[in-house]
Amino acid sequence: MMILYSGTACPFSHRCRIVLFEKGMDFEIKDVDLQEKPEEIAVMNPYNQVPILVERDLTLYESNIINEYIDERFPHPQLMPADPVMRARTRLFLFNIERDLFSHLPDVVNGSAKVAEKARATIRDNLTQIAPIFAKQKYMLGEDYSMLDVAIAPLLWRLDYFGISLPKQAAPLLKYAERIFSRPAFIAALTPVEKAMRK
Ligand SMILES: N[C@@H](CCC(=O)N[C@@H](CS)C(=O)NCC(=O)O)C(=O)O
Repeated sequence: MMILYSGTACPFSHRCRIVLFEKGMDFEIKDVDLQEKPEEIAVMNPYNQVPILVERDLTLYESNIINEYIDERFPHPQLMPADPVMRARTRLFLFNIERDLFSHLPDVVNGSAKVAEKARATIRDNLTQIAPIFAKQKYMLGEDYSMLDVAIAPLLWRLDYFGISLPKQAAPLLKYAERIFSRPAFIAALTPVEKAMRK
């Protein structure tokens, strides 16, 4: 059985919980207290971070790497596209999501007021830029929910919590976010701490 070591407020762990619940197989989630991290975390992950996935003798870390493995082990519903060109494009977009959005989160959380404000503005501008896509299509890749929607969802869920407000022209993105938030697997994957992040 797969075991996920997960932070209850961690957006990266959130991604992996979403995929586990989408697949509907047996798994165990172990909540890790990041204030008092057990020593075993550093043993399993040299970067001393969650999420970590353990299955028999396989130990994985990095949310997107974990998610691709779960998707290949349990192919239904398939979250990575089957076509090699679309898979490659999806991996590139996953990289863009890390680089343009998630890499700024540490500054939002731990930066000085000035640094945090700059990081919020960068995330806001990058989200506003992709917003028009969702006036034309349901999900990031078109009509089908995919790994890209999973990857961005934890940030969309935390926008208010992180103090990121979007301009009017980003309305299609907020509608898209509500579409993701209404999925049963998304709801099931939320921890009590995450539920409290949005009113
Ligand atoms: N790139 C990693 C980021 C993981 C990450 O930043 N995890 C944070 C919690 S959200 C963590 O474990 N930080 C260690 C700590 O707080 O001590 C991923 O995608 O899994």
